[in-house]
This record gives sequence, C-alpha cells and structure tokens, in this order.
Amino acid sequence: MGTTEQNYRVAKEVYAQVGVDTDEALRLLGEIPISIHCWQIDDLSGFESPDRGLSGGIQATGSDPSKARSRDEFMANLTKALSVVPGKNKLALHAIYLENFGKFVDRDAIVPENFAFWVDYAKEQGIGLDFNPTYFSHDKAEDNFTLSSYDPAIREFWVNHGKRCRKISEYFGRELGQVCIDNHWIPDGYKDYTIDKLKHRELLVESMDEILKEKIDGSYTMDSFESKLFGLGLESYTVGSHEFYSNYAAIRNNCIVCMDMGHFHPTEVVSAKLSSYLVFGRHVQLHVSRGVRWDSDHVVTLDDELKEVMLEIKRQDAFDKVHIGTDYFDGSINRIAAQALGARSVKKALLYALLEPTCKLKAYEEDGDLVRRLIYSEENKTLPFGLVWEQFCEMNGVPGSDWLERVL
Ligand code: RNT
Ligand code: ZN
Repeated sequence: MGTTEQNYRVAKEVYAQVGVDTDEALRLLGEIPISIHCWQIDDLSGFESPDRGLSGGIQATGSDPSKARSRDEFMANLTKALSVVPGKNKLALHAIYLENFGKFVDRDAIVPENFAFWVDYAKEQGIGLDFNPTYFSHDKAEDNFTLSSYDPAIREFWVNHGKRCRKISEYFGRELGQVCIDNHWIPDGYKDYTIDKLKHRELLVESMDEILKEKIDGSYTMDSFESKLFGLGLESYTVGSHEFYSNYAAIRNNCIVCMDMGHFHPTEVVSAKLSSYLVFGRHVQLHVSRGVRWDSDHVVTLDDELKEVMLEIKRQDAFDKVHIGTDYFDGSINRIAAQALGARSVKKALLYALLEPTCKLKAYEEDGDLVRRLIYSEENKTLPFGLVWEQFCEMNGVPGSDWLERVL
C-alpha cells in the first residue's frame, strides 16, 4: 500500500468518528463539475483581435512571459492546465475565442461553425462547455455602453451578438449532451455622477427581453446575467447591478443570476446570499474569484469565503442548482500554473465542504446547543482533509502537492 493510501485510511477513520463517510465524499467530488474559464491562459486576448487591449473596466496586470502568443500555444497550455485538475470539469469560453477561418467575423455574425473546434476539443478532453458573449474590447463598446446604450444601432448590434451566443450555447449543449450556461456580462455604466439611473435600465430590460425571446430547450442552454458593483473607470453607476438582475430573473423566470465573488462590497459575501435564491428553487451561476481589497480577480486560493460558499451549497444540498465556475486573471505569474491553481483550490474547497459533519452541526443548532455548534465547527477545520485530497488526486491520476513540475 502506498503512502497516500495509508494516509487516506487514517483520515477515513478520523472522519468516521465524526460521522462522515470519506468514500462518499470522494464519489461526490468526482461527480460535481467545475467550469474552468479559459481566459487566464492569455489575459483575455482571445483569437479575434489578440492585440487589442481590454476595455469595459477590467484589466489583467503583470508581465510574466508565459502568456500564450498563438492559438496552438493557447490550446497546448490550456490542456496542460486541465491535466492537473482532477475530477469532472467544464470549460468556459468567451465569444472572442473563435476560429474565423482567416477572415474577420464580427460579433453579430458569429455562428456555431466558428466554435466547432471547441466541441471536438471538449469531446477529446471529456469535458462540458459553457459560454460567454463578449460585450467589451470592441469598437462598438468604446464608450462603455452596449445593451443599454442610448444609441439604437449600438443596442441592436449587441442584441444580435447576444442572440448569436445563445445559438452557439444551444449547439454546445446539444453536441455535448449537457447544459451550457450562457453567461452575459456587460460593462455598461458611468464614471461619474449620474442623473438618469432609470433610463439605461429600461433599455437593458428591452434588450434582454429581445435576446431571450426565442425559446430554447433548457437542457441545452441556460442564460445567466452577471451583476457588478463597479468597473475601472466606471465607478459611479453600473446598469447591471445585483438588484437589477435579481429582479429581472425573478420576474422573467427564463434566466438566472450570476454572482461573481469580486463584484460586491468588500464586507458583502456571496455565501450569505445563496440561500435567498435556493429558497425559491432558483438556479444560480457562480464566478469564483478572489478580490484583494477590490474586484482584482486574483487567482483563487482556499480562503475562508471560498470554503463558506461550498459549505453553503453542501448544506442546502444544491449542487444541481448552483453552477460553479471560475473567473480570475493574473498576468504576474505563470499563466498555466495560475489557471490550474485556482481550479484546484475550488475543488479542494468543495471537498472540504463535502467532509463537514453537517447533520451533527444542524442538530446542535436545532437543539439550541450553540456552544457545541461553534466548537465542532471549529474542530472541523483541523480534521485531516488534505489526506483525503491527496487520495482524490491519486485516484484521478493527477499529482498531489507536487503538480507544478508537471505543467512548467
Ligand atoms: C467582469 C466579469 C466578467 C469577466 C469575464 C471575462 O468584471 O467578472 O465575468 O471577468 O467575462
Ligand atoms: Zn465574472
């Protein structure tokens, strides 16, 4: 018996004493998909016009030389990163990661064929796909208004982009036999003091209604709308705020909300918000990110809030309703390692949650035994979950703590 296996047996024994079945946790961990965003590999440059800088109030900083310079390099680096993320995965794409067959294809003209190579890739890798329309880094988004622009021609262009992206998502869903989340995030907002906060929201409602007009089979694609507090250069007013999208989704019912962990006030946490959607049976899309002091999109690590989010999903038994995706981009360290690290941290947090003795803690709470609730929540933190993680990696043929050498 190898060391990992021996260690796992010890951990299994320890967890059994608190009523947790580690084999069952490992089984579940292997089944819950994590949707890994593709854009950490090249700082969101994409294949459309890779030399165009980012716009829309987002920014990738750092000058580590590892940024992919061609599509081939991008694919090779992505494959390396995925090779060290154990368990079931999806890949989240952006519309700018297209094959244009040597001729510029504008955003309002993209079709499934431009993304067929991703279906082949997904099949080869045994993964699912998610999608994101790209409503930024484009001439028609220069003033930071897209779906809620006062200019009808600009709105029409982006509405058409949104519609095209739904069709591409539907195509992914049908081809791969699993739902493709089509996540819309728009930068729309103002840098400074805003007078009419209503009008842009009216226009956004109109645009969203138009995008979602065609009925598409929900087993192929589901649309999510990602809220935000502010963007760089757009600090004063964001059209697509959290309240806006929450109300829209509640009333229209044919889309869901995406919560990015970096998109709230620093003391506001996503873990506290989930149950308010789940109580109504709603699905939610997550962008797991790490905002250091603000929405900085640092590489995800196993921090307290990440654990809390996963614990919350586990406690509500909502892994079928909360779609977990990642979103971070850091150009200051090796991109492949960064991509893999964040995804591995999400899986670790998931395992941590699956190993919580939730029944026991809930019982203390129901009995009003609040001191035991606190003490055993605290004791749970130092149970040997790392040994179970190593076992998961080994079972999946992926390195444990020494994975970096595999990707460099
Ligand atoms: C921006 C949003 C959005 C983007 C990606 C690239 O603040 O978080 O999700 O990061 O779509
Ligand atoms: Zn996001």
